[in-house]
Amino acid sequence: LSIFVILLSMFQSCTEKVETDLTKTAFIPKPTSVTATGDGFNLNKASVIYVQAGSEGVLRSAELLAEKINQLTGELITVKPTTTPPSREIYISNVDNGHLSEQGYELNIKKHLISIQGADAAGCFFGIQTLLQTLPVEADNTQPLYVPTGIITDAPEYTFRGAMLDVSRHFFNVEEVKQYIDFLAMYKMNVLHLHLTDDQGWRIEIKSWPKLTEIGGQTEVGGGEGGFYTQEQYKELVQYAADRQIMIVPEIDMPGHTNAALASYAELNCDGKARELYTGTEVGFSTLCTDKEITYQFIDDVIRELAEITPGPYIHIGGDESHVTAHDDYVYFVNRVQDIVKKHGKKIIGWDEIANAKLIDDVTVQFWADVENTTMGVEKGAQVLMSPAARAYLDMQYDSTTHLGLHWAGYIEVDHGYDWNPATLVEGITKENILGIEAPLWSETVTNIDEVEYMVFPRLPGYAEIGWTASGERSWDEYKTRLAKHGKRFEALGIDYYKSVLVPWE
Ligand code: TNX
Repeated sequence: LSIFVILLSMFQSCTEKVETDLTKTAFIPKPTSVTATGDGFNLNKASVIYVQAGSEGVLRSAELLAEKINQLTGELITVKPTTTPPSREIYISNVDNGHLSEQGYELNIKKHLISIQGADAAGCFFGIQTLLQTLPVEADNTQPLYVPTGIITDAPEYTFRGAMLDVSRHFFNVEEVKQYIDFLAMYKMNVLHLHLTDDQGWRIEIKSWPKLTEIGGQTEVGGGEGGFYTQEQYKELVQYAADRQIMIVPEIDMPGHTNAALASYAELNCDGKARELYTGTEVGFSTLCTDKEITYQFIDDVIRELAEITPGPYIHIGGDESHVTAHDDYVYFVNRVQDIVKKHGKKIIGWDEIANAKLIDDVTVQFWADVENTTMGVEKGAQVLMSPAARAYLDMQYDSTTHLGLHWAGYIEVDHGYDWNPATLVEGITKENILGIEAPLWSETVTNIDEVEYMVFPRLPGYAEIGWTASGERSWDEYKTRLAKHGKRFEALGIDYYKSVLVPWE
């Protein structure tokens, strides 16, 4: 009998269930190449994360990796800068040896060494996100944890991969925005566009115009109490995002969508009378007074203060749905605002309507609905940010039974949101014209983070993949089987997601 027990235990240790095939991991976004070598790296409490000395950004990424491992296993793993590459443990470096393209990385998992080599700090962070997806959703320190060995080389198709959060229609506080940032980071998205102002609320402190937030920040759709970010809080968000290789693009929407400002300062109105605060969901009824000089002083102050606390290169000037601004006034206004933004050292993004203006160098037109505007923008030399409402709007309902959201641009089931190519969607707009993609979440109907989660998941990983993975490497039928494996991840993170019947959830 004892011989039998010994044989049995030998047999068990040979067949010990260690997932050693790296190609079986459901990576989202799908990497450029994954090769499995069939072994396992044992991750345990003695593991160390070494970081090539000298890069603050990479060190911060390594600390975040250690935090994630700690949350998963309960083990505290050491992070150490080093000047000599180690031969064991985990090593993260961003020495650019020229074979990796921007934001790319190579993740090489061997039996005793995991190395992540990034083209830059962003590449290192993205390599870490890939490594995290090889780990189980749940673990504890009673079972050994193995990372399947192999090599992944990877780089994004588009360098700009974003999502928008409308914090004006409903206000989301600093903690909620950080959660949104975490969602983007998991899927290697690298831009958070904050829609900071609209008819229903002004959400960013402007020290030279304090009533914007004292009055204009105090409500939201439905009449709730609203809120705003102090400049200190905004900087905290900028830093939190930067630690995760995400740039914040702040939007001041104008000349329309400005009722909150018009309610705060009477002098911004052509008739000199302050508007009432607005808590409904109509669009297109408000406008700044385009022929008053005070309007441009106001914008100069706002852009100057915002530019000072925004390290990223872009400021978004809105420009959509200015239905009560005369066409010529609109063009004159957008021309002047572009010069103001340029003077403060930032590049311009605006909704596709801004293509009606002159367009200075380096402008990006965000395509949301109007092909003619967008094409005109390209003819005027602009780049395009792809946010087609009928495909990429996170506030569109999944189907007619969805209890949140709108459907003016149609329903967007998970397959419909995934199955399109930014470079061929609009005739005449090709890869060369495209800066990247962005999925906006408007918040007329979305009031808290649980509701945000329901609209964003599971569509967000799809937009991340459209931005990251070459379209020839993508198909819905294959993608849905990977997405299916992420349901457990969403659950482990407490994410309230839409369980589409089109996805074979595991
Ligand atoms: C249109 S998209 C708008 C927003 C609304 C959104 C709702 C765009 C540039 N303007 O003001 O919130 O529809 O889906």
